[in-house]
Amino acid sequence: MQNTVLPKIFHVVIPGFAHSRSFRCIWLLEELGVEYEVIMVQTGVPFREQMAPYGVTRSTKLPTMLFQGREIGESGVICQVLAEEFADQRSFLGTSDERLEMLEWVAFAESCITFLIPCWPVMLRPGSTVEELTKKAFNPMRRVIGRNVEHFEAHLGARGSEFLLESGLSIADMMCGYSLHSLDNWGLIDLSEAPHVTAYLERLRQREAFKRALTCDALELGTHRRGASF
Ligand SMILES: N[C@@H](CCC(=O)N[C@@H](CS)C(=O)NCC(=O)O)C(=O)O
Repeated sequence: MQNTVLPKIFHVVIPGFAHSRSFRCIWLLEELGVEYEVIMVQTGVPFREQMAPYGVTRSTKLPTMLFQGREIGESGVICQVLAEEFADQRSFLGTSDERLEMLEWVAFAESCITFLIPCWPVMLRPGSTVEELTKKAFNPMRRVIGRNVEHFEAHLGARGSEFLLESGLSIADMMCGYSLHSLDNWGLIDLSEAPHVTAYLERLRQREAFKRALTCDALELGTHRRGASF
């Protein structure tokens, strides 16, 4: 495998529609203020085939990161590895007392916010629409998703904190915030009775690092150097 100096993250964007889960890691890299490379790939061609020329040998999914000679998959794992590696710049891991809670949120973003998972096969199909996404992937899950939104609402209301962890912004927010942001963007969740989630999302979206991560939607296929020098 190619020895990488800067973290290299593969990403796909369907402009105006969706960012892959790599968004979570790119947002974190922007918050950390470190340099990195984003390699834009395209839908409709297996990710593995597109990542192989860069030295990826195992991973078939996004995000995949090449860093320090290793190939790392899973957005939660990548966020944790990056947060640990660059903890001297700023900690996004919460306090030691919050460790268990932080790990639970990171896993929760994928295991309980299951709604993004059935969405992808529909979204990745060329020409798919929000209507199709709603009918085929979202409607069967609507009540489950509603319960998950209530879970965030209750947590933020009871905690009274700006972010999921009391100590401040953490990788828990990159993981769960991306999912909530995507669903809200597609109009798939009803936040009319979730004022705390609404304010939370607004707080995340106002962050400069979040906005910079969103600009990946203007990138052409191939490698782009970003981060501190961008
Ligand atoms: N649990 C994984 C999920 C990764 C995943 O399913 N990524 C999607 C894009 S966001 C993907 O690569 N789909 C194509 C495929 O499953 O082959 C993570 O959080 O990284």
